[in-house]
Amino acid sequence: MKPFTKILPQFKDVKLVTNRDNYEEIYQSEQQSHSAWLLDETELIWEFIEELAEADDKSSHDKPLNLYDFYIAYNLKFSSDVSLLNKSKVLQSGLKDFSELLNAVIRAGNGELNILVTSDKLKLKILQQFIYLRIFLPVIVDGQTHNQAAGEVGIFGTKKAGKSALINALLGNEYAVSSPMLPTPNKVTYSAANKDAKEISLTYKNSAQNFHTVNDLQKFLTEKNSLANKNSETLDEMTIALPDFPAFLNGARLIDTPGSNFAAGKGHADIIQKTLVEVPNAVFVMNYSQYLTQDELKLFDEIYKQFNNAKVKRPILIALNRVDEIFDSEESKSYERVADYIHYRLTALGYENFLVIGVSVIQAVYFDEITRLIEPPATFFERMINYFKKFFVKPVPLDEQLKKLKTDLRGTDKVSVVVFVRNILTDFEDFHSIVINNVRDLQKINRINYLKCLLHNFIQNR
Ligand SMILES: Nc1nc2c(ncn2[C@@H]2O[C@H](COP(=O)(O)OP(=O)(O)OP(=O)(O)O)[C@@H](O)[C@H]2O)c(=O)[nH]1
Ligand SMILES: [Mg+2]
Repeated sequence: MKPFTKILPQFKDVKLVTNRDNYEEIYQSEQQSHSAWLLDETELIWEFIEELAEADDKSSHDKPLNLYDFYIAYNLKFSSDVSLLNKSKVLQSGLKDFSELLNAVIRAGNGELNILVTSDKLKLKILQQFIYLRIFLPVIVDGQTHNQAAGEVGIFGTKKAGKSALINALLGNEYAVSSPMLPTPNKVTYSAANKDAKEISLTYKNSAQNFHTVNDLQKFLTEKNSLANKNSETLDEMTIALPDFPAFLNGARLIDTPGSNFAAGKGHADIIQKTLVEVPNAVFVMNYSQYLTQDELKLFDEIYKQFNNAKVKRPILIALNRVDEIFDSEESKSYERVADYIHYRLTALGYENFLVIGVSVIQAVYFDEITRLIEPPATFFERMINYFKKFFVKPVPLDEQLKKLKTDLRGTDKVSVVVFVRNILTDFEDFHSIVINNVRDLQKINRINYLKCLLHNFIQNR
């Protein structure tokens, strides 16, 4: 998978916050050029952003500081060697802190950059800063070779966190049943089908059956899940082999699990525990707007014990889901404020070795859906024609295409997908001044891509 360095408009320079109280200086500076701000490690980003928001309220400026687009991270001091590489050529070594690293990255431009460090701990710390700044660059620990062999990734979370939706977002199609009503009643493993397989195949209770379309599979799963839900039961585990399995997973299997705090009881907890000991990689899905509930904390602790103990040390990826709700909420005008707050809370409780990354799973699923509707999968020949058409036919702007889709789909449940995507695009225009005119450019604002890159870089074998 090609690492990408550009998702949202990039800052042009790097500035240190030297005086935390100087709102006016920051405000003026931001008006002149969009910068990456770095805060001393002894401070707290989430607190600082809250202060900026308060200062904004008190200030006499007509236009507030755009906290949606305020890029901030910690200026980590490096006590061991950190280098910036272009492919495998060293561009700069002996970098002494994060600001030096960032300046070197900006100077290097858009090459195939990566960062070389000497410890796993520093790798995670640097990656977390990149996530805050919405850049993705691979960070490699010197001497470690990435294990490309297939492992498993368990997706865990409390009920309705968006686990099944995340499975769909990662797999690029709506295989899993994701719904406000129906809970997932079992462990479901999604794997790559054999090379020559054309159909989706599902193994359940030792027998296999094939499905011609994703819809057929959804129908079957919905029926099974509804029945289990009606009887408050769990189901036996299922394995689903997909011919269309995404390459970034390196063949690793994705495992959907039930919600940990489901009222129906112990069955769910048993499935989660059993899966936790089996999988070498975990993604913990949390709700962005709830700031770490007791149920979430309890489950995180269970995951942590499996992944960080005397025998194993494996990083846990925390997907802070539903960041699309940011635009509805007055107080959380910044992804980084919430992500850093969760990071701070967990660190204060003694946890380490995890990354927090804000995502909107539903956005990712709907972007995929819209892309399929506007640009259905094409044969090689059709793709060639489309390629040449581009030179002669004026492209229709995405919003026009969406308006037409809405009319065409009237009366079907797909209309809500179009409405959702149009709202998101309006939000991006209003809050980030980003206008997306081409359906392919939806991927530029799709934060799930960070998670895909991280998974690509983290997946390990047992
Ligand atoms: N707004 C918003 N809604 C989301 C997002 N992700 C999931 N949802 C919604 O949340 C509901 C629950 O999603 P699921 O994927 O079924 O959640 P789950 O964690 O698998 O739920 P259980 O299997 O019951 O534990 C669905 O209605 C989703 O559409 C998101 O990023 N934003
Ligand atoms: Mg589910």
